Amino acid sequence: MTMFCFQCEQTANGKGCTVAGVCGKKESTAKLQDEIVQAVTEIGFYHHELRKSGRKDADADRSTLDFLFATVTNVNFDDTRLTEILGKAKAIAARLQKETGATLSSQQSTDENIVSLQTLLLYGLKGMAAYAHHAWILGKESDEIDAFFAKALSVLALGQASVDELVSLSMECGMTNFKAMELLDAAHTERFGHPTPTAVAIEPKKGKAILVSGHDLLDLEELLKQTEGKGINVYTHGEMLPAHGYPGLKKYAHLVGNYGGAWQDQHKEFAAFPGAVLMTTNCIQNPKGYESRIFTTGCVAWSGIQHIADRRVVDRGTGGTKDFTPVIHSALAAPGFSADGSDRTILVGFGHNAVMGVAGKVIDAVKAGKIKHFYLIGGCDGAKSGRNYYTELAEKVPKDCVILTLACGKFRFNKLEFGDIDGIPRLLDIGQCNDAYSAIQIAVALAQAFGTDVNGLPLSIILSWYEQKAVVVLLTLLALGVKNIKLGPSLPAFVSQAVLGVLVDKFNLAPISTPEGDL
Ligand code: SF4
Ligand code: SF3
Repeated sequence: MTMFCFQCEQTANGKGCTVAGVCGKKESTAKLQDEIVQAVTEIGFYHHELRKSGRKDADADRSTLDFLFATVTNVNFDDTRLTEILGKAKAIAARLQKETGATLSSQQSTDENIVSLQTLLLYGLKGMAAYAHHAWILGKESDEIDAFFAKALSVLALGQASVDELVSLSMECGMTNFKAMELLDAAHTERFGHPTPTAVAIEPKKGKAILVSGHDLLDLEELLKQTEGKGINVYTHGEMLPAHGYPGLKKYAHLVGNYGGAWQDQHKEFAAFPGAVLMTTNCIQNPKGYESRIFTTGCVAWSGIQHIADRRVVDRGTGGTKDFTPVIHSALAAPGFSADGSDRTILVGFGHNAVMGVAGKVIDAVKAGKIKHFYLIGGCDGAKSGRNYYTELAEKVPKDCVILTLACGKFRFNKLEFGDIDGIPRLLDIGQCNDAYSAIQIAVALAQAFGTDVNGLPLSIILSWYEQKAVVVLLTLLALGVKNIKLGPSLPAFVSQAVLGVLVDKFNLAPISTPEGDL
């Protein structure tokens, strides 16, 4: 064994990647990421000590988010950048050690269940770091969230917490992530307005083209500003699709549509795209055949691929601080689309505000027996063939039921025709994975209207997971007391049998079975 990583759903043989990552992560990259995580837990320990004395360190707060985000699946594959991050992380830990005078004496457990719960917590923190990072970029931060990072990382650094302590910290991680997603929702809606139902073209338009992938809406806004009037059409890819629903983004006429499907199809789709591609977050795959016209920015990186420099810290959220000129030149040099495609569209933009706006209609349809049940089918997509389950499931949902969806797993079915029930579309696209916040708000509002709680609603939640953001969203749902969630396509390799037993007993969490069985 030259490396060990089992943080995502596609881990080798459902056990662990031990020679190279199925994702393309090399042994050297895995080692650097492990060392970064180690250094970040040390930052957490010393920072937690510093915070106990009433002081805090802004650099430690910010770096914790960025450095953990860099170790999330399919984010940073560039050893040079990771080496830089590791150096910075070690320097911050050393500085805080000096400032606090504290000594870290770590006693790592070998107990399978303790290790499993520590891993669950760590992956939850990684996922939350991504959301808190996005909120921070848009000028929103929360000391409560930062303090939780320091506390939880300190516990991981010390390695002495019991099963009960770790279960309770994982639930606290879920609740804290609810706040992180809420903060990000506020950051998005204050800057770009509330999403409204919007038809998005899924066929290309003639002309030069840039494809923007990932979750960072601010990157998209900056790129839209810098491409205005340049004769370039901008397309969304993957988790950028929900951008079309935001008034502050759809006002740009050259944001023309969505291209391609989920991340795992990018080799074929990016190779066929006749323009430049910008990756703002995960999920990047080894770019083969289009290396010269793909660009990374923010936390995402691939060695040898041109990286658009980050915003200077003081300029966060003000826009215009990244220079996308290389992306624009690359798009202009590429052929672009030679003809218009058909006028096929899909609907997006059903965030909490939009759905709450028609809540009365939805409630009436439920009371009249026209809507019998809601299915939330959401989460990440991935390459495994078992994920066809989600397509089949969506296809087999009875015609008198509504499907709510979010995150990139929707590409398994979002181009199918679902029709409507009394004008209410049967497929409601709530947004990105972080818009799980919106889904929760919608569920809570429906529960109030029907005088019940979320578990009492005619609602089934069927999740697909892949990376660590899905882990933290799951922790949030569990922490909020949501029961009977079905999880697939396989259960996490890092969850031990005993820990799984706790999740089953407490929350009735179950693996997916067959579409018919689960319906
Ligand atoms: Fe393997 Fe997933 Fe880790 Fe990549 S992120 S090395 S595929 S477990
Ligand atoms: Fe997808 Fe990578 Fe998780 Fe935000 S883009 S959901 S997998």
